[in-house]
Amino acid sequence: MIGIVMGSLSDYKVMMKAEEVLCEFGVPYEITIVSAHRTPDLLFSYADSARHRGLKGIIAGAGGSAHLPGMLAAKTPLPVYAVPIKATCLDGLDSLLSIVQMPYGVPVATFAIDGAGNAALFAVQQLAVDDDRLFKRLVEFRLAQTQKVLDTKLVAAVGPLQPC
Ligand code: RP5
Repeated sequence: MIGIVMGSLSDYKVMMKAEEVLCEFGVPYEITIVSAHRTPDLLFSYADSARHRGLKGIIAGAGGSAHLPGMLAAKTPLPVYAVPIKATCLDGLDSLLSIVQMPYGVPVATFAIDGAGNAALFAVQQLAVDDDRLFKRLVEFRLAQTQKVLDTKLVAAVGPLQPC
């Protein structure tokens, strides 16, 4: 249902969070290495066949001169959720700026540097628009994270707070 692609195996340490989120929500996915620069023909065939293979969106992570998400979006109107990856001396800012400034007509939803988890959550949210089961699981996920914050015992971690 969702394709996860990344420019290199070295991106997997970041992109595995997207895999984890899709697993948690029971969303079927495929995961593939596709490089805009090293395997441009594979990028084209991947994007051309994506819809026929049943994909409803593509989460694309890339570092450096990160053309993968934009080129996928150029080749298919499926939603592309981009994850800029911290992979070079420029700490991911290079990837972010490469990805985020898409020209009008070819949008890419760009997430935080190394933000694969939120990219996957957003993909799940879009699938949930037409899926009551997924929507319910998202509501439960939000409630659980709220409860986790409320249950955090700050006193145990830093000692009792002093009145001002
Ligand atoms: C990009 O270049 C990849 O997405 C990766 O983040 C970066 C470095 O790739 P490797 O040299 O580690 O294969 O294309």
